[in-house]
Amino acid sequence: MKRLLIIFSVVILTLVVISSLALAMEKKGDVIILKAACDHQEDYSTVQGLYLMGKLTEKWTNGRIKIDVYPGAVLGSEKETIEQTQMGVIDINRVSVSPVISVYPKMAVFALPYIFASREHMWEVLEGEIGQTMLSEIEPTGFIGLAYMDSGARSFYTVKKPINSPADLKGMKIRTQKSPVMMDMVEAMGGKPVPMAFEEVYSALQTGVIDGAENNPPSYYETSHYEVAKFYSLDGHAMVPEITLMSTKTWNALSDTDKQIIKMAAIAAQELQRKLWLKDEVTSMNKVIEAGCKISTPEKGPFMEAVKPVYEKYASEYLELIEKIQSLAK
Ligand code: BDP
Repeated sequence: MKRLLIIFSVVILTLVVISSLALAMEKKGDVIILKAACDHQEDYSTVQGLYLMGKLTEKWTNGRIKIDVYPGAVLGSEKETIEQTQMGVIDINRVSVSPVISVYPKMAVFALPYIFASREHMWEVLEGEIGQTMLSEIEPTGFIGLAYMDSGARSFYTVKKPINSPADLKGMKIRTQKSPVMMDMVEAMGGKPVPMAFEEVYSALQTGVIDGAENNPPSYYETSHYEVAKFYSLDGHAMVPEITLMSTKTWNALSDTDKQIIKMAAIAAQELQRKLWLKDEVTSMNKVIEAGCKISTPEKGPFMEAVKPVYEKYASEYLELIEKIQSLAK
C-alpha cells in the first residue's frame, strides 16, 4: 500500500512539473513561442527594444525560438503580469522596478527618491556589481533578471496648480505605482498617495479621483496624461529603472545555449532602448510644451529635505547598499 502511495505521488508531481513547463513554453511544431509583456504602446522605446530582442532571438536560434510581444498592457497591469510571469504564463516581462519590490524588497534602493545623481550614475550602478548582482539574486523569487532599461527621471504633473515646493502637495491625491517606496515618498512630501494601475490614471485625472501623478516625459506624453494634467513640475524625484524579467520556469526549460542567446538579445534590447530613450525624452517634452503644458523647474533642495524620512526607513535595512550606490556618484 505504502509503495503504491509513493508511486502515485511521484506520478502526480511529475505531471505537475510537466504541465507547468508546458504552461511556460508554448510550442508550434519545433518552434518555441515565448510571450513577452509590456505596458507601453507599440512605438514606445521599451516595446521597440522587445521587438529587437525577438528578432535577434529568432535569428540566433535559426527560427527555433520566437518572441510574441504583447504591448499596451493587453496581458494585464504590471502587478498582474508580474504574478503571471512568476507562474510561467508569461515568459518575458518588461516592467518598472517599482512593482518588483513587493516580490524582491532589496530592489527598493533603486526606487529611493534622488538615489541616483545622474543618468551616468544610474548606469554605473546598474551595469556594475550592484546592478548585476541584483539580476542574479532575484532568481529565487521566480524571475531571471535579464537586463535593465532607461526610464529617465519622474516628476509630478497636476491638474489645478504647479508644484513649486513640497508644501504645494499638501492634501493632494497623487497616483503612485503599487510600490511602498513611491507611496512613502509622496506621503513624506505631504501628498496623499493613491496606488493605481498605470492604465487607470488618465480617467482618474479626468474625473478628479486624483489631483495628479508622477512620471517621466515620454510616459506623460504617450499616455496623454498631459491633456488632463497640464502642470508638469520637473522636481525629478526618482529615477526608477526598468527591468526585463524572464520566468524562471521558462528559463529552466531552455538549453544553456538558448539561455545565452536570450540574455544577449535582452542586452541588445537594453542598448537600443537607451538610445531611443534619449531622443524620446526631448521629443516628448517638445510635444507637451507645444500642447500648452506649463513646465516649471522647482528648486530640488526642499524636495530632497522632505524625503529624508524615506531614507531613514529603508536605510535601517539597506544602509551599506545605499552608501555603496551613493559612493559611485561622480
Ligand atoms: C513608466 C514605466 C512603466 C510603469 C509606469 C507607471 O515605464 O513600466 O508601469 O511608469 O507609472 O515610466 O506605472
